[in-house]
Order: sequence, then C-alpha cells, then structure tokens
Amino acid sequence: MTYVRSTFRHPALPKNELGYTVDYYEGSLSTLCAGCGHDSINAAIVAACWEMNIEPHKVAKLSGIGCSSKSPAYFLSNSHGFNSVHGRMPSVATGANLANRDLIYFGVSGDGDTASIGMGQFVHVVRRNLNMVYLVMNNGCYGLTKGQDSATADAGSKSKAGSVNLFEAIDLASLAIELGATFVGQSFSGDKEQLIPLMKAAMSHKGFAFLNVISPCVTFNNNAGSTKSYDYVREHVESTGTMDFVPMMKEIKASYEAGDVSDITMHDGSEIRLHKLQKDWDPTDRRSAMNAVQNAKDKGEILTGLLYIDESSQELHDMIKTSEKPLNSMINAELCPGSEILENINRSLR
Ligand SMILES: Cc1ncc(C[n+]2csc(CCOP(=O)(O)OP(=O)(O)O)c2C)c(N)n1
Ligand code: SF4
Repeated sequence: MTYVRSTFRHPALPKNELGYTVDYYEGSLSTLCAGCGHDSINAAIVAACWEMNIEPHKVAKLSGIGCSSKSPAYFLSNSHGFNSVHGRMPSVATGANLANRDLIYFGVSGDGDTASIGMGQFVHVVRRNLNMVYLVMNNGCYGLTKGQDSATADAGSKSKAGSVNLFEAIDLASLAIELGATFVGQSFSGDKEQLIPLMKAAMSHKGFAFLNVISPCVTFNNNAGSTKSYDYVREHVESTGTMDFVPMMKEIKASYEAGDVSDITMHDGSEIRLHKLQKDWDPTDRRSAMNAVQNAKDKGEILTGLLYIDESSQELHDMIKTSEKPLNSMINAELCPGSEILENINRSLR
C-alpha cells in the first residue's frame, strides 16, 4: 500500500515563539494500525514540544524494539534519534546523556520492551535518576509480534484468542515509585488534555521522569475481557485531578478554590498547578503516592495524572560530578589532559 501525505500547510497556521509551525515537529507518516493508541501519544509529543518552544535539534529520541519503539520515527523528524535493541534503550540513553547533558532525552518503550526483556536495564536507569523522559506505551501485549500477553497484562484478562492470563501484572508506575523515580505520571492515550501538560512537566523535570501511558492495541488487545481496551480504560479511569503546566516566566492567570489547588515549582522555575480531586494524596510524598495507586488498583481503577514528584533530587550528572561541557565540544587538551594528571590520579588510588 502506498501512503501519501500532502505537504500543503495552511499559510495562516500559528507559529510558536521560535517561529515554527507545528509541522516542523512532525515525523514521517505513521505505518502503525489505524486507531493504535501509540499514534495519539505521538501526536501529543508533537503538540507538547511545539507548545514548549523546544528546538527539535535539542531533543534525542531513543527507543528499543516494538510498535511503540517505532514511534520516534513518527514525531520530531528534525531531532536526533537512535532506535536500539529490544529492551536496551536505557543503556544507550545513559551513554548518550553522559556524553552530552545539553539535550532533552526522550525515551519511548513498550510494556514488552520494558517489563520483560528490558526490566534489568529499566530498574537501573530509574535508580540512577538519569535526566530523561521514559515513556511506556502500555497495551498489555506484544503488538509487533502479534499480540502475546505481556508482563503488564492483568491476571484474569482475556486475549483476543480467548485465553485467560494466569499471572499477576507488573505495575510499572508502582515499581518506578518504589525504585526511587523522581517523577511518575500515568495517563491514557485517549486523554490528550491530561497527557500534554504531563509531558511538558516531565520534559522540564530534572531527573528521571517516568510516564506509563495506557495505549490500546486495536489489532490484538481491544477485545471484551481485555483490561487495556479503549472501552475498559474509559470505564475505569480515575484521575488524581487536572493539571496545568506553566512554563517559567509565564503568569498563572486562572484562580481556583483554595484547598483544591497545589502549586509545585520545578527546578527551572516552571510550575505545575494541580487541581486535586483525590483528597488523601500528596504527590510529594512517596508513601502517599504508593497508597493512592494501590487503593485505586484495589477498586479496579487506573489512577491517572501526576502521581509522584520529588523536585529536590540530584540527577546522575550532579551525583557523579561529570563535566558541564558536552564531550563533543571539548578540545584535545581537555579530553586528554596528559600523563602527569593520569599519574596523579593513579597515585591517589594506591
Ligand atoms: C532480542 C529480541 N527478542 C525478541 C524480539 C521479538 N520482539 C520484537 S518486538 C517484541 C515485543 C514488543 O512488545 P512491546 O514492547 O510491548 O511493544 P508493542 O509492539 O506492543 O508496542 C518482541 C518480543 C526481538 N526483536 N529481539
Ligand atoms: S499491532 Fe497493535 S500496537 Fe502494533 S501498530 Fe497495530 S494496533 Fe498498534
């Protein structure tokens, strides 16, 4: 089948502060199935980056293998990209980030890519607090290899072929909070009003920002009995509240009832304004966030929104005191300071 996309854009398309129209943030034409949740998430990434006035060449897109991991081809064509090996995106992201801290690292993965083959890499990138956004497009199955149950499929859920999953699901958001992730959000591909501000906040966060986004696979896991279908998710979504992301230097204009609103100031001075619905939940308290996720689970609900944030944490570069300067901008004398300095280092270790 030949796919054709018109290059015509309306001359009156709005421009962002950098002078770009939104098409400058788009990617290649998607080859995912029509209606796949992943495409809605890709559109939300495009919108978030355009609205945030991010220079696409300041973004590095990283992924593993899967339909979800193909996604970086479908957003930000003018960015850097590396489609790695199944489950190995975290180590590639770690290497790239350590070599150049000046880029925004946006990792895209699937529930198969993260919760099975990539689990070993995932847990370590969380605990190292690597400064990146790590987004899982979670459809409860291996879409690319024709819909086998993944490790996030709920026990008792039914596949399209009728088999019932016997095993307990791995809850990636709870796991990320438990492992010390400093930003954890959960959302649904069909809710761009929630997803876009959540992505903006994740990109502004200094440290590991994890987003678990339920993203139905229309071809293999959208049947009755699946807990990752559009119908099931729409019926069981429970939000922590709504949120606005207010970039640094922008005035917060709206006013809300006191008591239902809490503002969180990000490292760069941007603000997250939360309109809380969940009364017994504090997103800056890890135990409270864990309880909120578990309480929702006990009621058979999927809690979405910002679940947890720690704005005071140190990211990996701060912890291991690496150079401020990207390695590719260093001159030879900085990269190779000479044998005397090496000798001093060796002496200090004896
Ligand atoms: C080392 C290795 N093992 C297995 C595979 C086969 N494989 C490709 S994608 C995939 C799972 C994809 O599922 P997920 O990450 O959930 O992405 P989705 O396609 O559902 O978006 C598997 C098992 C592979 N490509 N490489
Ligand atoms: S197989 Fe499923 S996950 Fe893959 S593109 Fe199609 S709908 Fe999306």
